[in-house]
Amino acid sequence: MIINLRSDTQTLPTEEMLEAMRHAPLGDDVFGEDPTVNRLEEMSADKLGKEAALFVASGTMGNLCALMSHTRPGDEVILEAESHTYYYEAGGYATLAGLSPRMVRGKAGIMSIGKIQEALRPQNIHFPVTTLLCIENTHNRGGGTIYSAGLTDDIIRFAHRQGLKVHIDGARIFNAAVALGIEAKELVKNADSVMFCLSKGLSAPVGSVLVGSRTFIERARKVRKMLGGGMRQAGVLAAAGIVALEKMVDRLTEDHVNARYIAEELMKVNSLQIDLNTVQTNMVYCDISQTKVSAIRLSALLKEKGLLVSPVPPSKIRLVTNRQISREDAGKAVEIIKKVIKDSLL
Ligand code: TLP
Repeated sequence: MIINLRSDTQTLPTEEMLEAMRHAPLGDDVFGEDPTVNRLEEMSADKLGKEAALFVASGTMGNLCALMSHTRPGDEVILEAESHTYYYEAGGYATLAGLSPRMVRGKAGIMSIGKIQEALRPQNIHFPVTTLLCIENTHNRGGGTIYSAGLTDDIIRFAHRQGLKVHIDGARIFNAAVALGIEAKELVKNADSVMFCLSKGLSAPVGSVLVGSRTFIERARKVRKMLGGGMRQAGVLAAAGIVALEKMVDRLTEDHVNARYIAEELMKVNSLQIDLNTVQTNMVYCDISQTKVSAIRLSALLKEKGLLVSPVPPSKIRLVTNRQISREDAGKAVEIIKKVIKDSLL
């Protein structure tokens, strides 16, 4: 049996999702006539407290649609230095949206208003026009860290005073909401747009949703079409998304408990370093620089023992708990890591 802690993207659809996909009423979504997509979009807008929603193929596409709908080519976007949009979206913000990035380094991914303020420049003939600020909640490379509702509101209020729109990359916004014990809509109430993923911890096979005002979503729908994201009978996918939203949110707590357990156990290993403060949701980033192996090598050794993790070169590995990882699996994963580290020290 393989234990797969590479990512929560690896989750497979539930039986209920597969059933729903089989029976979903379908139509052509480019014409706005797929009842299942329409239902998912309505539910999503409602759950996030926004006027409208757009079903997209991926988180990357949702973020890109947001960037392109809020800005014009040549504008500047403020991104956290380790953000997914900057780091892992193939530079689409530059090549496709035509934006120049202004980086702000957060603490474990969490930006302060002070740092954002430092990044803002006065209007001047030399500078690009800054129009958008992005927040990532939870923050992936920060360790699955959370922007609290208070900080989110303060940042957004500040950004709005500066004339900036705010987009939240909420790929894992429900992890944040569940961990904080509040409704997701409460957490994003002042944001201009939010993207969230159905295909991560929520276990749907494909898809993300972008939410915002009606005018914004109209624009984003056009951008999605331009990017080739008009998906026709997409209700087969949206059907799983509906089950994900209805049934899979509350159970995310289980993933958080398992991540915490893994982190606390691995901290007992001398050569491993984990910042427990950053283990706030379903991720564990483990610094292995005091072992004798690289992240790539360690990941390969773990794979030989049936444990899949993500190497984060040069010297970290990432473990992400998800629906398919039981407490027992988490325990086994810890044992495998302990043994492989011990053997590699010999
Ligand atoms: N993250 C993936 C990889 O791309 C790294 C993962 O395994 O964590 N925003 C955030 C915060 C994300 O973590 C991801 C995916 C995305 C956006 C993009 O979503 P997809 O993969 O659907 O394009």
